[in-house]
Amino acid sequence: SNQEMLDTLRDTVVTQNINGCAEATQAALDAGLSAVEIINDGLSPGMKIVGDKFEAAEIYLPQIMMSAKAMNAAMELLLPVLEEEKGDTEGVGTAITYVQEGDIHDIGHRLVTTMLEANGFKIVDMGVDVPNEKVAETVAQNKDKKLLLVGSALMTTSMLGQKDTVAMLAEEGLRDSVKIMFGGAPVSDAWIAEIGADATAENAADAARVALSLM
Ligand code: HCB
Repeated sequence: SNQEMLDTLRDTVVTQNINGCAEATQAALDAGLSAVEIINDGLSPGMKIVGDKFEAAEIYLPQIMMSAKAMNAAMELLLPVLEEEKGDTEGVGTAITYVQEGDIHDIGHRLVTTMLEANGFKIVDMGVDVPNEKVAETVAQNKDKKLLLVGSALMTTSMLGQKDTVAMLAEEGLRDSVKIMFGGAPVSDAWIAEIGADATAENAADAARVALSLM
């Protein structure tokens, strides 16, 4: 059943089964599950379990890295599928996507970036570990476009840099040229309100919905 397939996807991430994860992903695609379901209901719950186990000191960094590899093996199959699912919403705006300085967690960032592209956004992907100066510079270069800034932070430490991003854009007179959406596990609605950003989202599918509603 579909639920069994989703459970298998989750378990292959948790057990660091790289080949098994790619195989289970292909099997789920062949059975007609959507890329979004596979990610949100299969792989991501697996990553959540991995994070919880790490926090409880039940597993260590090498295991997390193998789980991330398993997830990446699945993403190699899923990213082209997500891109194919592109709608006819071309021209909704330009999204500058990045991961905050000091942070190299890029799995969620890549998922969100791909989902935005699939929903008609033109993408400027700045990658990981991006200093705020570079963010402000890129916003300035694109300020005449319908613009959305999409930042990710997976650590409570790197998340603090999001506050500086908003402050720097305000100082440089750029805050009104851009909508700002921040996400990543530690980001909450309260944080978004505190730092004066515009929105957050739970997952990549939600991020696309929120992004469209902001434009
Ligand atoms: Co990493 N790590 N890690 N890690 N890691 C976390 C993030 C911890 C929470 C684990 C823990 O302690 N429980 C923790 C951070 C603690 C804190 O907050 N201070 C942590 C730590 C401490 C570290 C290191 C410091 C470990 C060390 O070296 N001692 C180190 C940091 C390196 C650095 O960045 N400077 C490190 C390294 C790693 C890797 C390399 C082993 C690996 C990353 C591989 C990679 O990304 N290429 C890794 C991983 C995989 C994780 C966990 C287990 C999973 C993260 C993940 O990929 N989740 C994570 C535990 C956790 O998050 N609970 C752990 C799956 C994706 C799909 O979810 O949340 O990233 P996501 O994105 C979602 C969602 O947030 C939303 O949509 C996405 C898609 O659904 N979203 C947005 C994301 N961005 C958005 C932007 C928007 O605008 C809107 C929505």
